[in-house]
Amino acid sequence: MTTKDDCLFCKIVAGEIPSTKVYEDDRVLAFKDVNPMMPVHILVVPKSHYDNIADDVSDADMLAVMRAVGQVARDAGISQSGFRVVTNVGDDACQSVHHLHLHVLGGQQMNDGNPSLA
Ligand code: DGP
Repeated sequence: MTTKDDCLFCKIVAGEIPSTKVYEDDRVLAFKDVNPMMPVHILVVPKSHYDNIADDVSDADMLAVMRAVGQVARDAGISQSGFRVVTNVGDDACQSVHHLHLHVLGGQQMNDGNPSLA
């Protein structure tokens, strides 16, 4: 597992900063977003540090993250009603935490284009 000293989500993965964990396996941690924009707002992150999805993410970590998204959605009870998966990359997308994370958003009807994570 690669880590970065100054990375918030690396610290959450390491347990140095508390989070409300909803899923964990060898490669992935998922926890509730501290500032939820929807009734269900979960962040799915690889335990290894990658800056974003355009980083050189290993096949194993990419697969694990995507599989975890489905598991998290099923566990949260939103896989039938529907949900949205968003990942922000870089300044134009207003990425604020520079550790790859997928937002899993659901639990209520969305209008097209909502929620805006900009
Ligand atoms: P983004 O803008 O895509 O980089 O989203 C970062 C998300 O991380 C944002 O929705 C708020 C969330 N967040 C920031 N700090 C913390 C924290 O300390 N704990 C948790 N659970 N979420 C955090």
